Amino acid sequence: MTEEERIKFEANGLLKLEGALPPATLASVRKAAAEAEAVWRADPSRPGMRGPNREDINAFIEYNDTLLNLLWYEPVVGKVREMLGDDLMMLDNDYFMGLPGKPSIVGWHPDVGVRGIYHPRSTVMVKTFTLLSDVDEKSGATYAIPGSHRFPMDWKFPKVQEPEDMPGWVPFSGKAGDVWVFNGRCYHSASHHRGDRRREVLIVNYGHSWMKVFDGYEPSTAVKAKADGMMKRQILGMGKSWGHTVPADASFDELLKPSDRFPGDGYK
Ligand SMILES: O=C(O)CCC(=O)C(=O)O
Repeated sequence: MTEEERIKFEANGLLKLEGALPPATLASVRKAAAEAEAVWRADPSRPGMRGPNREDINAFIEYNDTLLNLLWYEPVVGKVREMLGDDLMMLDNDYFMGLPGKPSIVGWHPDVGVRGIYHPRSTVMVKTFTLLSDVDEKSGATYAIPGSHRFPMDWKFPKVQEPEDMPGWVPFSGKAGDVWVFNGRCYHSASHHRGDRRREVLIVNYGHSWMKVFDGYEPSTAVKAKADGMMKRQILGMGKSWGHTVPADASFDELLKPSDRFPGDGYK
């Protein structure tokens, strides 16, 4: 992260990475997402949510390599490593398709509720929201309260009727190709979709390698077979649950490749 990004993330628990997917990358990710969607629609037994207000494809990394590679896309996930620590691991991943004209189905909440941790000083989960469509505050953007990751454990938020009634929120709005990254303890909500275009967002939730990949998101054997570097194995939950973090001096790119430098990484 740059110093500006570090300060913004520490202060707000939120960071917008504008243009994190350059046009050619965005085009290939959009194509890969459309291919995944076609496969998902053709087979109703594939996991996800099928409306009526939102459609989700669970575990999009299972559909093709372009989507899988987003899990360790360095311009974004290199920063997630700095936010969470060297032991980052994927917890879940979904492709959200927010349907125009439909109300929010998720109210205000934090994602992080792990017991035994003093949360105001901890970073337990970091989520990335990769926008595949332009999103504004009227078209179903997620709303979040900057700085709420540091609020005291017993903080009480007001109960509100509509998502927009909560004071202090900012929308995860932006152009296709922008990525929002946030500390999962930040209080956030889905919003009503009052626009006329589908909202398309790829969501990845990262935690620590001592956590468990969420039920239903455990990578398949076929996906695990593609993890040819230490960081890929760790991100896919194939690492040890104790006593190990990747070397802090190793660059993210180095950790993505097979390397003789890590013979005892414990992931073989
Ligand atoms: O943006 C949304 O639709 C809701 C996102 C959310 O609440 C979450 O990912 O936990």
